[in-house]
Amino acid sequence: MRLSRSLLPTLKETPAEAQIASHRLMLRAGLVRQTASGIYAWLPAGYRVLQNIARIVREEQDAIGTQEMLMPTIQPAELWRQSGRYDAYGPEMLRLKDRHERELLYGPTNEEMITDIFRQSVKSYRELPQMLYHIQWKFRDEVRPRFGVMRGREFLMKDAYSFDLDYSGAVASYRKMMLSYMRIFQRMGVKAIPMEAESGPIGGNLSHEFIILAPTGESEVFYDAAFEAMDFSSGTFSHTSDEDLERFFVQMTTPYAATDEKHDTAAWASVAEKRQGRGIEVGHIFYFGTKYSEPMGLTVAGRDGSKVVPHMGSYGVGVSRLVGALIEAHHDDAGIIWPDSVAPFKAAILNLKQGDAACDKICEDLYAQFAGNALYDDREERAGVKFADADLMGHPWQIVVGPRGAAAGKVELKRRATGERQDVDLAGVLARIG
Ligand code: P5A
Repeated sequence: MRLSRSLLPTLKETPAEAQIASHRLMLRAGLVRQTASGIYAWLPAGYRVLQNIARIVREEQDAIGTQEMLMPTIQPAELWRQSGRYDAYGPEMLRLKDRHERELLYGPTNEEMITDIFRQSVKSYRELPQMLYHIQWKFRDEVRPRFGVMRGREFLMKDAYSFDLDYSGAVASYRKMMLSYMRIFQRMGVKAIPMEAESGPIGGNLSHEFIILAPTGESEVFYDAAFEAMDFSSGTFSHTSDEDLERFFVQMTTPYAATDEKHDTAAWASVAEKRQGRGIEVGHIFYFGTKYSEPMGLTVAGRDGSKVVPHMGSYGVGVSRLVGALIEAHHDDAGIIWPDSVAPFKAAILNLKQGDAACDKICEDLYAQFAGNALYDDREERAGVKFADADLMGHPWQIVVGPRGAAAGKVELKRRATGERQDVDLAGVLARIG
């Protein structure tokens, strides 16, 4: 993108309504604009980050055999009456009526809808197990929407659903998901800690929240230092046998974590080094057995011909919340420091002398080489403004093109995360950045 012709409205001043760093920085870096309380428009650079996060989630969910689909945002109230949640859900649910006075709602989650779709077409044990997901907007009329996209009313969620024949199958699906989540967050450059959780309005008796560590996080967490050393890189765990999976699962959940230090002192006794930090919930997974399949009449024919009620789980990632959460984990006084995997652009090209034939030529050539993955600051602005905006927007690399370097065939590369600078030959820029 050429900055001179982009809707990338950076702000020098700190917006008064923003209480936390990520909200301030998202507004200042021109990523989002609020259109109503807790509802945001994603501007081009912000939308690129959102898409990058969604892509990582998608790749890791596909890798464990979860099928992508897309369910609508609007749901019939009737489905929620069948599960018994329509009245129970309360004022957080946005209820609508169409022109025929039919009751609808803007989905806060999709357990009912997927159960309905599944019961219409899956009839036999031979078709199980299955896992499905979609990445779709949700609406929850939160009492106090705050912190920008971190607690919005409309927000983007990845929600997956598993169907198994029995408890042990459902637990295997749950564990697969847990590992997939650890990989997802690791790829985004953050440490996630799975923590036993209350299941709340989703229900069930087995549930974990995924908390990423950020000094400015909402809740205090206590955890085993062993979490910091764990590696969940893609490939390490894929194509493993059930036995391997079991071993890794035990390794992953043995370390202890809690939001309450006194939670279970006996468990803490086995922990070599206890750490304390702050965190943000970016994912939440649930095993709830037959809570929806039973009342909604989902059954399949079992091996012996009897009717079996499938055991289900649901698995959520806060895709839009992650944009804010990642900024909480990665920023400094000057602005955002995007992890490479989610950055809106790999690099910013800063032309320090717009209109100078040599500088313009070098910038245009570089810009073409990046094939859309660079932001070219081609504005008629002072160098100081360009440096400050590039730091604010947090591109992993800055390529600084000035007349002196241009004459020598060199540009300056700055790595945003470390502040390290080096002069490189023009021909070597792409190789250096990769
Ligand atoms: C799991 C998937 C569920 O809704 N049903 C389908 C289950 N879980 S959850 O914990 O309620 O939400 C999952 C994740 O969504 C994010 N989230 C939000 N993000 C922004 N604004 C909100 N108001 C909001 N509410 C939930 C969180 O990351 C949560 O972990």
